[in-house]
Amino acid sequence: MPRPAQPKAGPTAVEEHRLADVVDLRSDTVTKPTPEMRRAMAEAEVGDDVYGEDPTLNRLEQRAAEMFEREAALFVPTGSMGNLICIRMHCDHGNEVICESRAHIANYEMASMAAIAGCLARTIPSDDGLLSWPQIEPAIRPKIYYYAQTGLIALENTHNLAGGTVLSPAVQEEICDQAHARGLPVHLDGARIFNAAVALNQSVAEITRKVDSIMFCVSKALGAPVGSLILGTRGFIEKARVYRKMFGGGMRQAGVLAAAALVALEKTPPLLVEDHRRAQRLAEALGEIPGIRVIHKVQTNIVIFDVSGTGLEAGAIADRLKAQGVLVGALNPRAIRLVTHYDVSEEGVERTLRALRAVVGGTANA
Ligand code: TLP
Repeated sequence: MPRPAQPKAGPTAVEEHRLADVVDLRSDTVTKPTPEMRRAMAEAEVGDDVYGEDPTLNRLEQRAAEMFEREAALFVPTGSMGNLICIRMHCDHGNEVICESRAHIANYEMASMAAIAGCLARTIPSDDGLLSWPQIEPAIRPKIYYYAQTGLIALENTHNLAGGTVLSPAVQEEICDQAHARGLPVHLDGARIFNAAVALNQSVAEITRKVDSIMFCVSKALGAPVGSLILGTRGFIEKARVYRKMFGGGMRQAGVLAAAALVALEKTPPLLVEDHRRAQRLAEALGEIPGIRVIHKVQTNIVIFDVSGTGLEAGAIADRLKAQGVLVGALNPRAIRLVTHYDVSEEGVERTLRALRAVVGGTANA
């Protein structure tokens, strides 16, 4: 009897994704795990992490601590939970947390610092999202009992909503020295700290030396599917583990996630320079499109541009681009954010530019 014809070997799910006809610039959170990450996940040795018995997770935490030259690290499901744990660790209820006006902790974390940690964000506006000591000092509350007390200074590097801007290590060190002299801790939201390290051509350890706690994400530009880590002293991390459990973040066989994170940590940082190059290319070409103005100097993998000169609202532009297979993020009616990452190719960048020229120029086809 003739055998039914075998289906032709087609692309795997992973290849299919890479071939998919969509350029997704909404965020670097949208990356899908690479084949190497998927293999590592499938083969990961696992145990119950609430018992501290997941060997792959333990290896990830050890490796992260080593890379940042810190005593200890803790894997957390999200960057938001990592930031919240650190804020809760450093502050008492009723404290103020000094941060920049567009800081992620003050805008995109569901007011968790207030709802859960009992803190108030005391925000300071800065054009490039970067704070310096002279801006911070006047916001520190005098130590008088009828004032809410400053509990923490929180920095963000790179600064997401200011367009991936990079904080100078010297400025950060001055902030830390001055804060410490006043008994104040400094937390760093380093969701994209590896992008900053690449832009500065320095190690992540060097550029985070004096801050008291760090959160960084493996699920952003590094490309792992899930997770972030917090870093600090052994004592800090032991206590942070208690808060992680209290906030519902105690995971079990999380080694499957840690396995992908380990690949991301080792393999992705040298590739980030390509993402930055593509963001530069986007910024340069966008600057030549009538009605579009790139709002900031592009230093890493984020480009934010103003579209008010086009006569179209950002949401309408995003919808029209979507119809052409290009996904972008409208931040507000005037601004669009593009984030490059390893699933955005050079061709994807050129296609995005063609689509944008067509949309803004009023023609339907890219
Ligand atoms: N950022 C996301 C959105 O929430 C805006 C993105 O697409 O960029 N700190 C910074 C600086 C971040 O950019 C993010 C996520 C977080 C913290 C929170 O990380 P997750 O999403 O893992 O909770």
